[in-house]
Amino acid sequence: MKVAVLVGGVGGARFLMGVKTALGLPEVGPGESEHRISAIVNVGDDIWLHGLRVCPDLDTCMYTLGGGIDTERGWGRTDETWRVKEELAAYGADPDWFGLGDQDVATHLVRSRMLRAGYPLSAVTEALCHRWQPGVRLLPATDERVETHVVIDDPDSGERRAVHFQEWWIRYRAKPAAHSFASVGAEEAKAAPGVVEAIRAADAVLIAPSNPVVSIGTILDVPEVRTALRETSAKVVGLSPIVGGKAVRGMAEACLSAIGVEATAQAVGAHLGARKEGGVLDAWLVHTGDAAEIPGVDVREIPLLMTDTDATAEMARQALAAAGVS
Ligand code: FO1
Repeated sequence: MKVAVLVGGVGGARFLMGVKTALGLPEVGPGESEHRISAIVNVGDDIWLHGLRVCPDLDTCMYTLGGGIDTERGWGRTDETWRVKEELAAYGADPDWFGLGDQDVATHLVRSRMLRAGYPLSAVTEALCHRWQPGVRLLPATDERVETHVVIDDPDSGERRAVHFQEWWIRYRAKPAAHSFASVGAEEAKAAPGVVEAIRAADAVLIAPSNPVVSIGTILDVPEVRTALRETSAKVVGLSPIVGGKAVRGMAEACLSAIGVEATAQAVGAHLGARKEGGVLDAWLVHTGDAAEIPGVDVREIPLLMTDTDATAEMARQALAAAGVS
């Protein structure tokens, strides 16, 4: 079976472990299976820092599925140290608010060197995955630089300005209200090699319960991805990131209000929309008790809390069933 999964960072990586389990693959590492899982990963969080290209969602998926993630933080490497970060701060080298771990720096050095040598991000990711063996193919949504920027009122000066998503999320803890988001350059960006094929050749396409605005939304901002989703013969099944009327990961509410979408399973599902109405969904899985009625979309209620492997694997199984495969 070929499954394509649209994912962001922490939640997306966790969901991918569930999909692997549901298909008889080990959560971590490669496995022997005729099934093929392609993850189409958000690149909107990506940022140039201290001359290094950092790709948080790709790295979170790679480390999580490769067994190197810090499970406490959900990002970065386990047993991490921060000497480089401390030394940079000692030089007064801005920015000092980003958590640059020493082991993580090695990933960014290898990636930045390959990018500077002319390799596209998709090839770089494949090379890094030779070491980590995540057991799924990690595809950046696009090889091009499409970063998510956020318009806020500057907490110090009060003046309205656009900041990189990471500055809003890390430096300002997403406290300043986001007035709007922009996937800078998305309209002109091409899908990365393998992305359109993965969606069109899939037996099932799943949209992970990642942030619907700055993870899933940013992937859908790449025109060829949205087109492929609308044209694939596979069923497209989304999983609601809103559980019990509130977002599992706090940031979703802040993002949804910026685009005028209520933080409910109904509103997010309607925002993604039925394929029949120009949207991307054939089915929408909502948490037990969360109501949703979306014409043209097969809505199913199941427990959606990714509390452990079994729960996440069951979510994946239910999603594959809704896609008509399993
Ligand atoms: N998230 C934070 O809240 N603080 C950090 O200092 C931080 C550093 C960081 C470094 C590498 C990396 O791959 C991810 C990192 N994240 C950090 C998470 C990152 O901001 C992600 O974009 C979010 O988790 C959203 O997916």
